[in-house]
Amino acid sequence: MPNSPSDRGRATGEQPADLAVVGAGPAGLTAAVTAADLGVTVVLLDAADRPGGQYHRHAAPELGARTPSVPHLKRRAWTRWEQRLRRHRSAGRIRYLPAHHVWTVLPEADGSGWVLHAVAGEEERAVTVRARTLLLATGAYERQLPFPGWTVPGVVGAGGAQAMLKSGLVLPGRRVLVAGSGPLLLAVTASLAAAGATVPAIVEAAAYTAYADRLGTLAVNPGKALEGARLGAGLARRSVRVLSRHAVTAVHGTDRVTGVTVQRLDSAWRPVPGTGRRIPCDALAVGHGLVPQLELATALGCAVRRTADGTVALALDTRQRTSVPGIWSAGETGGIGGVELALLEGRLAGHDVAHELHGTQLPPRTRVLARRRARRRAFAETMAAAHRPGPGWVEWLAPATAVCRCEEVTVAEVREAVETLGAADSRTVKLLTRAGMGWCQGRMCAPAVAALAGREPPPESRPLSCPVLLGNLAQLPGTGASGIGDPGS
Ligand SMILES: Cc1cc2nc3c(=O)[nH]c(=O)nc-3n(C[C@H](O)[C@@H](O)[C@H](O)COP(=O)(O)OP(=O)(O)OC[C@H]3O[C@@H](n4cnc5c(N)ncnc54)[C@H](O)[C@@H]3O)c2cc1C
Repeated sequence: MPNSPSDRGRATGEQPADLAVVGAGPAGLTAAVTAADLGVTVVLLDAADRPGGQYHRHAAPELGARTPSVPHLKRRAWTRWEQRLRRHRSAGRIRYLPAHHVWTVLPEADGSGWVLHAVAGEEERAVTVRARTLLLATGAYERQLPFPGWTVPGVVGAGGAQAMLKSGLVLPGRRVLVAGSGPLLLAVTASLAAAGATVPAIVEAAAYTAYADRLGTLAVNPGKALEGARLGAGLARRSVRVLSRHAVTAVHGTDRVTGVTVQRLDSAWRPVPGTGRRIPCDALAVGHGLVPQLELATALGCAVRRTADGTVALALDTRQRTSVPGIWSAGETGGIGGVELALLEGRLAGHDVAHELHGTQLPPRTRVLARRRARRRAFAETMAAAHRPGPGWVEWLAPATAVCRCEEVTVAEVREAVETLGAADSRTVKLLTRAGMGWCQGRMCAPAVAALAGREPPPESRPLSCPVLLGNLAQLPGTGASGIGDPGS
């Protein structure tokens, strides 16, 4: 008996959808709904239980929260998108598959579309979905640069602290220092403070004055300038100190954080000797920006570009198309730019897919959306340039600092691989030390390993986007186990 929408799809031999969207965050949901409005049949898959992605993350249902713990700027507008999703589901235009993690996508053997392989639910049931076109809206994850003491209990990711608050309604501590780099630190501090934590300081490694060099981009994005001013005023009201061009270079405490040492940085992010000062706290929320999540796209051959903060994003045209025909993308996958940009790009992509599949006219509105998108992308590049890690950050590391936490590889071991054994890139360091071979497959340590090898982080190349059971792998074409596609393809 079929017991889920995905099972039903397989059991009835349902036709391929016009469009498969991976990710029901702001970009993916708006793309799916916009396309469905224009007559496109959509299957929308997301690893999470509810739509919303990172920005509109919901509290766990058993907590019974009526309103989000972190105020959402776009809450009312978001509720309307969710209502539209419900209407399309009832009308059969969108098949929504929550708790479905897509681990790989393959082209149909006859070139007619795409086959998505997912694992569903806690039991990791194998599910296969087919569609004529594909839209990847898989968002981003946090960039972590290691520092002495970052493995002490009480040190959490800045976005992770936000996620704890949004989904678990818990704070990482009572007195939480926020550190790292990037605009997310301001949002996280505002949420922590509003939820009752004391934030003694925000420690930002970059200099905010970098924005002053790009006044033109700020002038055409007045909303962003206002948002920055609003967050800044909120922090001043709560007496949060802002230490720009500073970094946490040591964590105190063994079983739990009791405080941190903060040091001034020079323009290359090198710690300035003699400037260390100790700040007591019982938790540290730290993050150095976000990294687009691209495994599915790069495995399919989509072209990438290097963004101004050194991360790798998808190369997209003005209609959200990747370099591979039949694949679109929207949101953080095209470069980190925030929720409003993700919403805009989702709509643009939805319109373009309908245009491509059904010849639907692109309404004049899409030109307005495209202009706004261009302005916001320019602002995103300004932010990325301002917060790009300086090369000197590696000087705040100690030999015993863990670089790869999964495989417990230290700075000394990576340096030995580079300086003594001659490794000149991350791949060779990985082969010599196992850095990046653990559970997270290098998502956490790749930027640090690359920097220690004197390189830019390489584009993501992971054949699977999450760990999968061997039984599920055996269903791929060529293994002869499932009858999916041509076993010889
Ligand atoms: C930890 C974290 C916290 C953040 N917190 C904030 C915040 O508080 N405020 C703010 O302004 N911005 C925040 N951001 C930035 C955030 O990325 C927003 O800009 C916005 O949510 C981007 O929308 P998106 O649709 O591009 O991606 P996301 O919102 O990240 O949505 C991506 C969706 O894709 C799904 N997905 C990914 N891979 C797969 C897969 N293989 N199979 C199935 N589903 C998949 C995910 O479950 C997710 O629902 C945060 C980012 C991170 C990483």
